[in-house]
Amino acid sequence: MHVVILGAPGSGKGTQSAKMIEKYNLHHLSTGDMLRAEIEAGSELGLAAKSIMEQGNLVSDDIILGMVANKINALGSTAVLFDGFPRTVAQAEGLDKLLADLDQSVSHVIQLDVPFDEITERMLARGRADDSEDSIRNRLQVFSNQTAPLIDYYEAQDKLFKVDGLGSVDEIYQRVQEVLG
Ligand code: B4P
Repeated sequence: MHVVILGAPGSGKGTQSAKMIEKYNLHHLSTGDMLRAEIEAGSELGLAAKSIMEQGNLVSDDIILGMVANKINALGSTAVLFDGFPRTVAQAEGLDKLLADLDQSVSHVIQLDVPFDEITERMLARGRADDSEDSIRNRLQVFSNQTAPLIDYYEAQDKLFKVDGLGSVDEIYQRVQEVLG
């Protein structure tokens, strides 16, 4: 079982992931967390990613796919929850290929559906380094242009489950469990 959690920035992917990994015994692979760890460590990759993230743009597909490939190969057959990845069709194709090489595939894609107004409020309240108003506006635009096409991509593979992402964290988690069983 490999699960992808898909949703706009601030839709609650990280929040729901923390709950899902416990119950379903999944390895949490968050590309956002991996990038923030690189920034924290002051690595070359982190230095390159920092300003891109603060502006609310996407780090390049090559960097992200390289990072994820290393992790997947190290994990072997461990079931993974992919959080915030893939974010472009190129990343989704790359993931399918990486998993196919290991005779594996994505089993479920949970799409967290939250209106943009609510998302903006949540992110302004969170106040992370990349949560300025300009960055939020840009990230929502980037989501619509580059990540939303993944909804069709996974629908065509019959793997997409849309979950209403409005309500309390527990209410949303209840809906997620109805999908994953
Ligand atoms: P991410 O780290 O993936 O973060 P996110 O999309 O901003 O947030 P998430 O959806 O996880 O929301 P959260 O649970 O925190 O990305 C950050 C940046 O990294 C990207 O903009 C990009 O630059 C870069 N990046 C990452 N992956 C990449 C990739 N694959 N390719 C290229 N670039 C990549 O929730 C948000 C807030 O809402 C929190 O404060 C939370 O407490 C609150 N909240 C959650 N659920 C709630 C609820 N039900 N009700 C009210 N509030 C709620």
